[in-house]
Amino acid sequence: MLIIGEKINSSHPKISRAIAGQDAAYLQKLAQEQVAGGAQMLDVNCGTVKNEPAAMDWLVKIIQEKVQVPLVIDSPNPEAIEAGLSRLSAGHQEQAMVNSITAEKERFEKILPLVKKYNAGVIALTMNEQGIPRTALERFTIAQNLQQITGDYKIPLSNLYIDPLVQPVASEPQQVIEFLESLRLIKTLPKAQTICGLSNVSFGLPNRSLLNAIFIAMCFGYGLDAAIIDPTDKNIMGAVRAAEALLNKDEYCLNYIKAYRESQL
Ligand code: THG
Repeated sequence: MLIIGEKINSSHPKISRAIAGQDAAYLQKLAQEQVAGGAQMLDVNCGTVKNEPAAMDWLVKIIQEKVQVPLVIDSPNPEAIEAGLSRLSAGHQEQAMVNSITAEKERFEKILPLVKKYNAGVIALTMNEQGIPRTALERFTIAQNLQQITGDYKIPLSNLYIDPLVQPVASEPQQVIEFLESLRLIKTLPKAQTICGLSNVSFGLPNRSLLNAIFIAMCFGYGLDAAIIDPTDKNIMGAVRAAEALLNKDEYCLNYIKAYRESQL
């Protein structure tokens, strides 16, 4: 499974202050900790900071100084996305991802030309002008539509990750089941790749780490390819490596053993 570190996200007040105050050392440490924990990419978001494009330019610059992994530029704002993508050094642009588009025309028609220009990947949320659908079948239909839309912009399917959007189980008890079923349906589409942000599932409940860990193992069983998670959480990383070993996605359990030796689980 492709592991994307979630922690550099300005929706968290501490991160927002660190970006606004240009505390590079703190943010670089968070980047290094996530990579040490097993993150293969890092999500970067500065949506709450004023002058988001300038903040994104700075954030990408200081993160790249310390870690080599590709970045996920997390913003709905085309100017911030372009600031981030253009700041990436040569060779890193086509490994980057943009988080995210939806099936809403106003959003994708500004963002997809940038994704194409930089040859980046893109995360597409299964929502449209009517919001997030409640059933797996409706999300599947939007996923089909998203494959068509990105295809119209000549973006290869290998650069598209479809996100059926996790809802909190505490407030939406049936939605976790619908989410899992959407993963299964979407994976029947040719070359479909799936992704989700995980921690939303446990919002408002105690011992979130336990719920997140069990949930990611379930998602993996339904065909999840990539996850935006806290890679410094050993319960979650342990669940990822265990699920990979159990589902025969880890030959001779070598990654499981390696992660254990590196104190990642
Ligand atoms: N899909 C896509 N992108 C996303 C999400 C998604 N980006 C944002 C979000 N959801 C995933 N990222 C985060 C980033 C930070 C936090 C949660 C999700 C966070 N969590 C609290 C913290 O760290 O203190 C609590 C975490 C916990 O207790 O587990 O800050 O769904 N495409």
